[in-house]
Amino acid sequence: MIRLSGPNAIAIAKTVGDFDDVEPRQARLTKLTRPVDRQMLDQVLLTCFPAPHSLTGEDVVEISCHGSPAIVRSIIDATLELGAVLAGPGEFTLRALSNGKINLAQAEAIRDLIAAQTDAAVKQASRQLNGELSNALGPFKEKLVEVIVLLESALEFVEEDIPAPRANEIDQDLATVSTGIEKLSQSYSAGRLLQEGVRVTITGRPNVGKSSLFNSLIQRERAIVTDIPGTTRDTLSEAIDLEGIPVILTDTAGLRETTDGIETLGIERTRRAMGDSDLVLVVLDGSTDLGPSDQELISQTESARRLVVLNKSDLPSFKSAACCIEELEAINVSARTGEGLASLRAAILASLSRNGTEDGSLLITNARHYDLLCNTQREIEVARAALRERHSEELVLVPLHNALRFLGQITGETTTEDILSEIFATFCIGK
Ligand SMILES: Nc1nc2c(ncn2[C@@H]2O[C@H](COP(=O)(O)OP(=O)(O)O)[C@@H](O)[C@H]2O)c(=O)[nH]1
Ligand SMILES: [Mg+2]
Repeated sequence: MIRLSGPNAIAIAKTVGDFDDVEPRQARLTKLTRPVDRQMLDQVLLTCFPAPHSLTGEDVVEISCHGSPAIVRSIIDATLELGAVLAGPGEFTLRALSNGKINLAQAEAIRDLIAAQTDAAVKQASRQLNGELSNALGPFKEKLVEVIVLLESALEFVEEDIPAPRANEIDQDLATVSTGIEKLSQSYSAGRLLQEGVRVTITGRPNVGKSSLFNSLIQRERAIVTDIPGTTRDTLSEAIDLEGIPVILTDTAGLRETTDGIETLGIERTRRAMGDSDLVLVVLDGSTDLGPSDQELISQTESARRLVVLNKSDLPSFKSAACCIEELEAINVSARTGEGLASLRAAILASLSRNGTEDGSLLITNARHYDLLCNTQREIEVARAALRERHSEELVLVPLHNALRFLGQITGETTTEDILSEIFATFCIGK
């Protein structure tokens, strides 16, 4: 679909299309021709949305054409010849924002919706697009404004200080706002997982069954499995959906001393993948005794977020975790039979999302929002401290104004041009 927005959009559409009258928001079947030589470009469905009842609030034309890149290109070229210019990343959304069609948090939700990788992520982005975040912040803002007005008028009209009981009430109000904001910001640990996904890397010495485990978890024969140690040379990544959380799972080359040049490079990549990941699965072969390289890996990953997985539980020689590695919690699995995989998935989820991703609640999924909420809460606490120490109203008011400004930046009421252009630079073209 090709979208035109702006005061000349409909005039351009009439020139390339074969129609004169505009029926607002009615799709029409029409032929498009190139103005210079009247060459036919495509037969399309074209819809005009006269301002202000459109996505951007300007005149908008949407052209649904046949999907070949050559056709799309020729239609775009024809409109460019008539004075249209290519939209920058997120430009339609930015115009919708400047024309008051949506607020900033909603604009960001559009981007998140496009980037969403799982149903749960889609659900959160849609909630934000529906204005739920702005609605959740509304009462906090109102309370802050109320307190600010009260203090400002005390400053203006009353000579003596606010009486202690009144100050107490104000402190209680601010405490309520502070707690509410804290609760919202704490949902970021779960929300971030939904939006950004998590990286889980499988590591271990050669032949313990890393690639087999990788294949079982992604439910596809993606990685090559053989009994020849050193088969996996390069890292291999696949996305899976673990109860709504997008997980990028990476299989790696087994860690061992080797003189093989390619394998050495692969092992370097393994170490890099381990460093970059949110969780490491340390795979051990439970059917054999642990070697020094297993021990080394166990101690190396001690400080990382990791799960120890004891594979090949189907073999008679399998020794479960308790007897082969003392004081180390391990999950027994068999990549071959699938035994224990459900527990492994549950353990991965549990170690990633301590707060869970309860379906009912709105989650903060955006780092910018999270930072602003933390800043807001910090300022409120500064104000409360000033209030408790009976400082002058001015010293209470400054942090409160800051807090209100930070909250306003989430929905874009008080966002500077710089921040706006930074946000819209992360959009894709045509949105
Ligand atoms: N019995 C048994 N064999 C396994 C299991 N997982 C892997 N293997 C075998 O162990 C060998 C090495 O597996 P592979 O996945 O390539 O190990 P990697 O080198 O760690 O990637 C292969 O012959 C697999 O068939 C398992 O759970 N049970
Ligand atoms: Mg392998």
